[in-house]
Amino acid sequence: MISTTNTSNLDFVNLFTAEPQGSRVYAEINSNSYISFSIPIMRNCLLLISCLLTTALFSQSVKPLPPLPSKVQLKWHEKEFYLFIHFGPNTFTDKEWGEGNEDPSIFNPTALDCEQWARIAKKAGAKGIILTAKHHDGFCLWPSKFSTHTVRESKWMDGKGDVVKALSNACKKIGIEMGVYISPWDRNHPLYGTAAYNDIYLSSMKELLTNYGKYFELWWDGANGEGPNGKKQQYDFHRFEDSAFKWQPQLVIFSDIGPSIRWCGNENGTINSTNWNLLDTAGFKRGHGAPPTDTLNRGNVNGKQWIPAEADVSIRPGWFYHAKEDSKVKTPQTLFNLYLRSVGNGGNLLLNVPPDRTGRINAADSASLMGFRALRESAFTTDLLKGAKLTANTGDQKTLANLTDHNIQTYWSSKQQDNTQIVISFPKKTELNTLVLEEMIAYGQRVSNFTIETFDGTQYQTVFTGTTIGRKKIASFKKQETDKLRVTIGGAKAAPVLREVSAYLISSL
Ligand code: FUL
Ligand code: CA
Repeated sequence: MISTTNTSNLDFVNLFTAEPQGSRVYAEINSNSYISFSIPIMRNCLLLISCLLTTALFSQSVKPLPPLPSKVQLKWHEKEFYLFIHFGPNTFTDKEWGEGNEDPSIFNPTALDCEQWARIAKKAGAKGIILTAKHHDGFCLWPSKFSTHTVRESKWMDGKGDVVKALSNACKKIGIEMGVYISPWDRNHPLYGTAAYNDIYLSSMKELLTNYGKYFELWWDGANGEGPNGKKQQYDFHRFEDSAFKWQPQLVIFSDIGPSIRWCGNENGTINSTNWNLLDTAGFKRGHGAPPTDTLNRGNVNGKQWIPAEADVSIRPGWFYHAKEDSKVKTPQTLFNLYLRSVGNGGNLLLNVPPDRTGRINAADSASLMGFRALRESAFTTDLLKGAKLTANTGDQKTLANLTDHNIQTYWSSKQQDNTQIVISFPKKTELNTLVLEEMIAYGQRVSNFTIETFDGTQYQTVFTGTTIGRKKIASFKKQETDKLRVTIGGAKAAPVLREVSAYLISSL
């Protein structure tokens, strides 16, 4: 009989570590999981075992290096880029932070079209949309029973509308994921600043999380000012977290310090070139008690929790739409540069695109988004490593091909912690200015420094010196013409495990 114990998210079989124990043989699936065979049956299963052994030759023994990402976090890592939508009374008052005493009737988009938002997001290659269901002014874009400051009190659709519902339907129809921003700070709610507000916040979150389908992300802003009665709130974040995960276990929760993903410490959309997906949160709080912004931007090399960085930034100077900023929409090139400094440093990019007073995304923003997509496509379509030969000073040479198969499930592992060298030989002299490296982060983040050198016919010249790699490092350098390139991983927390390497000549650098 074959039985598995303690299954986990890493599904490879490693029979090299199989050990006889009593009348059973245990084969490791990973550090926590084993397949066990009883001896008599094992005798009858020699054929099966030899098949498994053959399979094992092509897999590798990798010991995960904790902390590890959860399955949900791993899925989030692959999203790379998604949109933020700031929309509400501020759109109609030209403010960035409403006071909470705005007349709700001012919220009156003339041609709200959430399908247009979802279509544009999808065409831009964004994987989702996060909506400000409630911003600091307390106005709810859905008719919450726990507030009197909502779309129900507005003129829009005679108070019968629901923006959350409209967007959720649009996302389902267009095939894109959705997330919600629910500001803990509420400048309208009369109970804000009292213990009862925590119940109100939780009840309104329940409405959002149990009535509109699944979200991929819940966004908690760190701003915490006074409410209408001048008091600040002591938030019951533990209760909020537990309940949110109970209602939607597939969620990632964003805040300054997680629990699932962290703020990157600025609102410029950039993550440090040294970026650990790890963070120590003990003793820190959201908002004023958060770790220093530089720590959030880099993570902690030996952090105890896996809490990766998300870079949020607006396509315009403000988060909400202001007609006077129509000429200040970021260009495709600026967005591409931000992509290199966020996704290219191993994090995700959350790009805000605020709809105007009609309730549609302005043409200037949409055009820029399409240009941004075109730049990404032209940059990363032609992988110059096609036909290249890889060799390494360590590890299994055969599985090096896993690095260039464009399959993120297959990987190659070094056998040594330091000084792993991979030499890439091109079939002919090739012009390139970018190398993309990806770690197999399911096994933990390891690499702490690396260099890229190109061969000039006589010797190697260093063209890039880097620190962390993480999920993705887009390493760009001055254009080189070469037929040989060397990547040296000088130091790592454990033997490096990479899943992909690719090379490009990007004209828009
Ligand atoms: C900030 C908020 O105060 C801004 O209004 C905006 O929502 C931004 C994304 O987060 O901290
Ligand atoms: Ca691969």
